[in-house]
Amino acid sequence: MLKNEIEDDHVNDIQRNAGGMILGNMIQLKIVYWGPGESGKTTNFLRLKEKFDSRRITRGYSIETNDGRTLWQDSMFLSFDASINKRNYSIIVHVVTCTGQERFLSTREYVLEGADGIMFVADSQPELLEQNKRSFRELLSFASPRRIPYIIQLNKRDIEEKVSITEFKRQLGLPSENQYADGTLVVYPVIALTGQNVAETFRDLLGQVLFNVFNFS
Ligand SMILES: Nc1nc2c(ncn2[C@@H]2O[C@H](COP(=O)(O)OP(=O)(O)OP(=O)(O)O)[C@@H](O)[C@H]2O)c(=O)[nH]1
Ligand SMILES: [Mg+2]
Repeated sequence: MLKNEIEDDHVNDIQRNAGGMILGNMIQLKIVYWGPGESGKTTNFLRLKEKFDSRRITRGYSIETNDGRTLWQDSMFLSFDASINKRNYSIIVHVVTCTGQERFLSTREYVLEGADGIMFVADSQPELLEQNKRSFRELLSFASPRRIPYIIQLNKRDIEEKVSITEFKRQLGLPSENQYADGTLVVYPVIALTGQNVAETFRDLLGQVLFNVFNFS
């Protein structure tokens, strides 16, 4: 075990004991990757793991079926330092992915528990629009009453036959504008396979979550 690594269980203990989002100068957050089966949640997770290798405070783990699909979740803790309102904070982010498979639906509620931000990973394949819509409705039913911020990725923009962003927005009932007043995009085009926009979407979601923490606490 590396010197700066903490066992996952230990971090979980801290989280349970903290009983809140801000503990002194430490902020703990949970970001959940959500979306239909095989839309690219684990691929996002793996690219983040590579990108923020030096920020990982746990090794992280993936619980998968034999064919490499997420059975339970992928999970890791990242640590960032940030200056907010002229105060230095240490931010610990628990990053998890849900399984997209319908047959494991019950595990998703467990993984979503305590989420401070949700990354919706949609699939660009035109035939998967219905799955995207169903998964997005599920997300809204969880996130809206709790006012949990979310960001929408339209993943696999590298494939040839793909739904247009305009059509995707129309189908999901999203605003037709390109971006919101705060500069975040209504839909982010992503290629998780190569890492395109993976870190950017993570950063923007983290920004929204932190904004929430400081405005609601
Ligand atoms: N072409 C292309 N394929 C991708 C992209 N992102 C992911 N994939 C592929 O899509 C498949 C599923 O990716 P995963 O990351 O395992 O999907 P998931 O959402 O975690 O799937 P579940 O955990 O089973 O719900 C894999 O074969 C990936 O290589 C992408 O940006 N472009
Ligand atoms: Mg997965």
